[in-house]
Amino acid sequence: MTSYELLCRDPSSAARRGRLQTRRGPVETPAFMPVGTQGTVKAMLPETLQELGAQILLGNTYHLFLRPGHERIARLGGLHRFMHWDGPILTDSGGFQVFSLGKLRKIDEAGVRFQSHLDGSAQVLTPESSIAIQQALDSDVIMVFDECIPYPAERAYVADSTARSMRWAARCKAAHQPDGSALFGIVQGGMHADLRRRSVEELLAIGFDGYALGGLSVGEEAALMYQVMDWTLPLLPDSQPRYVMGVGTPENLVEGVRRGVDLFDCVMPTRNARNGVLFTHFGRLSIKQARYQDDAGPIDPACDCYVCRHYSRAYLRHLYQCNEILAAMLNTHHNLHYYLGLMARMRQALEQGRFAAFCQDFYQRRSSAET
Ligand code: PRF
Ligand code: ZN
Repeated sequence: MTSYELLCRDPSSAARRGRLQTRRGPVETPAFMPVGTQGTVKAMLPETLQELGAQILLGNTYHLFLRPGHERIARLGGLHRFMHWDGPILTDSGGFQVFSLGKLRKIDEAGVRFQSHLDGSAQVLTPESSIAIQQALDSDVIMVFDECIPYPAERAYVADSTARSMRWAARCKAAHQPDGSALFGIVQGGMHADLRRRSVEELLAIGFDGYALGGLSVGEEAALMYQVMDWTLPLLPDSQPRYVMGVGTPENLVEGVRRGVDLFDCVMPTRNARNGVLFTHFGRLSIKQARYQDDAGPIDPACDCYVCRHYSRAYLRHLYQCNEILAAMLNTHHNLHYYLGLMARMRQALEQGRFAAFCQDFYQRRSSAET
């Protein structure tokens, strides 16, 4: 029921323009997925996300399992109805959040035991339970349960962890009940070319509807992240979608697309917005700075979003300083407009055969920084 259609390729790079067909509608790729961890993209209405061009959201197994519980969400008609978003939802498996948020984690072949970050209660996630939770949520794109390996790590640990994640991937595939949802595998292997290759081979042998690169954006240099993409992406079938998890900055998106990535998610535009960090065509700006207190201009003179059309930097700085709820709303709106707009411009450049020129212009505007 889920399929990927390759629409066109960039002649000068591995970039591609495609369409992911899900049971809840199409996703034009390359695409960015706003993060809706707790069944909401913080500070945004679903209707506004749609207006901004979001076609798919990311939800989190870990959070929704602990609160309010996947069974409750299932009884209430599934995650889409619960949060009033009827487009596709991709859910992460918990295989990242349990390592970043869970306490006293104990990992073994069966799965992970941990203490809830909410109340300290003892909890377990296994490959089978992660898939069952994601299916109870009625996720459209389900991710396998994996371990996101920290960086740096001993090679022996990376090898053992990756081998276990690949055994878990096979268990996820066996546990996934056909319901029209897609199941994506996650490549691990740390920063080692041979371990990444082996991970790809093992996932391909199991067979998934799409393939994600996990274990990136864990503190490594950008150049190393691009190196891992360069080793790994060419090994993946180009008839299937590729997703880089938890990435990243606007530069990371452009460099990922150039290398053939179709899907991205990251908390950066939403979380940074709440911390007063705004993305512009000229780079980032921090709205809390005193230099903006009398600035009547918009966040980004090259932006035509609702916020830039109606509000000044001075007003946004004031809202931020007062800790007003509207600060989070307006800042998030602008940042998501920027991220989703960047993806739309890349898709259009790919269709028009001018992706190389797009990249040149992207970097040029940022180096001629004004803010
Ligand atoms: N695995 C899963 N989710 C993730 C990651 C991963 O490796 C990352 C990597 N930074 C982000 N989200 N399951
Ligand atoms: Zn704007």
